[in-house]
Amino acid sequence: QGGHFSWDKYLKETGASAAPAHCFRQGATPPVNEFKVGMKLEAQDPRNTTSTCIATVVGLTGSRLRLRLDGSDNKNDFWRLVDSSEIQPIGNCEKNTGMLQPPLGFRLNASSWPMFLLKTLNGAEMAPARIFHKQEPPVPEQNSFQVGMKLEAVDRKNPHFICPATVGALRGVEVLVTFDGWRGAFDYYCRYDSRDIFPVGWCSLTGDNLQPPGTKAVLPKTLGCLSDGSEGTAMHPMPGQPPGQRGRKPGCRKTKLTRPWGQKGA
Ligand code: MLY
Repeated sequence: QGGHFSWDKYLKETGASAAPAHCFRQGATPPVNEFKVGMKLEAQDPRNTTSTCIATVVGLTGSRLRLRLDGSDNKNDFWRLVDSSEIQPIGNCEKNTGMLQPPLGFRLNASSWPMFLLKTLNGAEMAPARIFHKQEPPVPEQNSFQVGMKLEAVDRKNPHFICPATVGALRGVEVLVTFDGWRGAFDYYCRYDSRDIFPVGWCSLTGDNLQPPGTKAVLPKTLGCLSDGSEGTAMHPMPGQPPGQRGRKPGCRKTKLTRPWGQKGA
């Protein structure tokens, strides 16, 4: 769902240009995803990055895996590209004289970890080493992004989403990712070589579902129309209120948004 967002039309309409592929730390073609739901692997605990844990693939989208740490809950799933160095075949940690750790928030008593680990791995379907990618793409030499360039970016608050985005600012090796049609609540700074940002066209290559832009007109701050200071939610009318009348300052004109790049209402 989300309709048929077309970068082509959208770039023409916005008069913007796409950040060139060499800006990104991504492969020239997205990495092949041969993982299957249910496979187990080793992953760094995102909440405790010095720990290597057992994770299960609970979902797949394009070149990404949705992972859940064994012994954790289902509220802390995370996504990794299949060529991420943060995922490894089972056995890798011990081979490097490390020890597999319980995830942060392990739901059992810490003393039951060794037995839990044994049972978890017994008869498990382990992702075969050959489907892991040997290395991550090389780091581009420098930050070549420019303000205004378009890209596709993971919404870090909703990391299953990849969305159209614009470089909002530069700060040394960092890039401000702003989401098209959304007010600032989802913005974030990341390093230029972040694995969460992709060139325009990435999702159509991987088969990921690129979200359409939000429905908020992004106006310069001084022209902002919302008096409630709200950010981040699309301009959906509240039940019982006429569309578009919520919190508008008197005398502030409704911005008419047409979407020639293709999107049915959000
Ligand atoms: N229902 C959520 C989803 C927001 C997603 C924003 N991304 C796409 C930038 C909300 O409205 O807050």
